[in-house]
Order: sequence, then structure tokens, then C-alpha cells
Amino acid sequence: MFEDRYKPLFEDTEYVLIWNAGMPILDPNFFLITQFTSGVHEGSKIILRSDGWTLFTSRLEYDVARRQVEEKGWLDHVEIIVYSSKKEFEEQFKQKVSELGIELLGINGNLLPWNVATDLKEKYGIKQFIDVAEKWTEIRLIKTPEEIARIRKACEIAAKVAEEIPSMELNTELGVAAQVEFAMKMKGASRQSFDTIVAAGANSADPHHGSSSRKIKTNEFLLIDFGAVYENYCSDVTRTYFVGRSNAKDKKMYETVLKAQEAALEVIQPGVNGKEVDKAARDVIDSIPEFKDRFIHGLGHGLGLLVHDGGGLSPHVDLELKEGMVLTVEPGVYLQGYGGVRIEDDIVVTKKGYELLTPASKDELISI
Ligand SMILES: [Mn+2]
Repeated sequence: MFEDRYKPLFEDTEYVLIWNAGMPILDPNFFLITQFTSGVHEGSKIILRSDGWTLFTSRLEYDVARRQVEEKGWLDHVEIIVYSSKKEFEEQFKQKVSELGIELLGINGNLLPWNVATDLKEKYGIKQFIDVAEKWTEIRLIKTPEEIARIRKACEIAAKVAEEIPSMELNTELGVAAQVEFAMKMKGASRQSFDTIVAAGANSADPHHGSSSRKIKTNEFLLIDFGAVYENYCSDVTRTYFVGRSNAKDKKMYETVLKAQEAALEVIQPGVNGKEVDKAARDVIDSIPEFKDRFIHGLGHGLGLLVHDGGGLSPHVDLELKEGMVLTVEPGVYLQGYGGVRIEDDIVVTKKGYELLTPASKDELISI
């Protein structure tokens, strides 16, 4: 057994397939299993067993794959098969499937392309699939210390960039997004976790606003939601600033959201349900009549290889918190036509509570 963590995958099948199609359909579980930090690995596939795995890789990425397997000392349980054409891959894959006698195959139903599923049955003789997508998600919910170290670094990068935002040039939403992304790369991020959201003025009332060429004006909110990727692991931070001088209502929005976040953080510990954490924040916001029902999304989500890595803190998600889970905590208040405030931090659940991974300033509505 190369890692007990993967045991649940093999409850009903001996073999599990990981299939990277082309970009953007790369299976995050490929990077979970390999822990590769270099290479794109388009077109790579893995047949996973409980005691090891076979990797199919193209000539293009063979060296980078082999080097990383070797560095980890995994050559005892990892077999690498290299192919230089689609035809060659098909022959090798067919041979492997028949050599192992695979009839029942675990797949990731969330990501396996339909045409591949058809080929697996028609070309390779797989008789039956079993969808292990949920099991993968559950496995990824609890992070290993190595994964937490990578997430911690991704969070550190984002937290440092947050401190630089007040001194950035306030030109357009996209202009600020570019500066944030530049700053993250300068600090070691390989890319952003998602397209940076910079939402000025009334745009900040849309939680997933698409940054545009709109100019940033004075006397309006500036909400910035961004994240860094470090060695494939994501961070996700939001800070809301005020351009110019905020009024009493703006300050009240900010203070309410901050209090909601504090209330949520206070209840985080193993054994608590995510619904209770969401409720702690939601109660604070809903207690202010003008903000009632204006917190229009869940409080948080799992974070890891994906920016939404399964699980969540939400009235609609039943999740018992456990040590090693990494989650965002991001209450918000959104007033259509006016503006919105969101404060988002990342935490890891510890034995007795939580550890804040994104210690960026937030104690008051900063004027920039
Ligand atoms: Mn988020």
C-alpha cells in the first residue's frame, strides 16, 4: 500500500483511472497522486491500484515526469510508459488493460469526457464503470502536512500582496487586477487561482463580477478577490477598500461583515458542522435590518488543488469539520445599485480550533 489515504477508492474496484484530456480538462487528482509541480501533463493518464500506479505520458513530458517520480523515490511503485503518438498510446493502453484484466474501472465522473468513456467500452473492452468522483473529493478534503505547507505558502503570497494593494495605481478594474497578478508572480506564485475580481462601486454588489475596463472613481468601494497558486495549491483572499471618504453606511457595512467573520471564526473547531459556522456569520448580518438577506452566498468553501475543492460552510452543505480541512471564511453584504463588502480569509482546522493562513490587514475599512 503506497498510501492509506487512497484506500476508499478501492472499496468496490481494483483499478481507478485518472485521465487528463487537453487543457482545461486536467484532473486535479492527477496532481494529488503525482504531487508533480512541474509540467502541464496534458494527455497524461494514470491507472491507479491500491499498491501503485502506471503513468502514461507523452514523449514531450516524459523527462519531467520521470525526474519527479525519481526524486521522490517512487520508482518502486510507479511504472512509467511513454508514447509518441495517439496510436501508440492506444496500443499501450489496450495492452495494459488486457494484461491487468480490467473489466470494472473506477472513473472520475465529473471529468471523464464522454467520447473517452465510449472508447473505454468499445475500444478497450471495459465492461463497467464505477464513479469514484465523490470519494476523490472526500479524500482531498483533509489535507496532508505537505499539502498544508504548499497552501500556507500560497496564502502568504496573497496576504503580502493584499498589503500592497493600497499603494497600487487605481486606474481601471483590469489595471488593478493586472497589478495584483503581477505582484503575486513576483512573490513566487505560478499563476492566479482564478481570474482576479476587481469590482469598483456598484459592481462590488455582484460577488462574481468580471473585471472590466471601467475606471475607478472616488467615493466608492473597491472589492478585490484574488488568489495565488503555489506548487498547484490555491489561496483565495478578498479585501474591500474605500476610494476616498466612506460614509456611515459604508463603515457600518464593513463593520458588520467583519463582525460576522469574527463570529464564524470563533466557532470553528473539529466536530462542528459547517452549517453552524455559516449561521454564526449569517445571524450577525441578518440582525441588521438594512442588511438582512443581503448575504447571498455560502460562508466558505474548501480550498486546495482547486479553488473550490469540495466541502463548504453553507446552510446547504452538511460537513463536519475535521482537523486538516482548509476552508475560506468569506461573509459579505451586497446592496444592488450601491455596492458590496466581502472579507475573505483562509483557515486550516486544527486540533482545537483553526489557524489563520492569510494574516492581511482588515481591522477597519481602509481608505485608499
Ligand atoms: Mn472564495
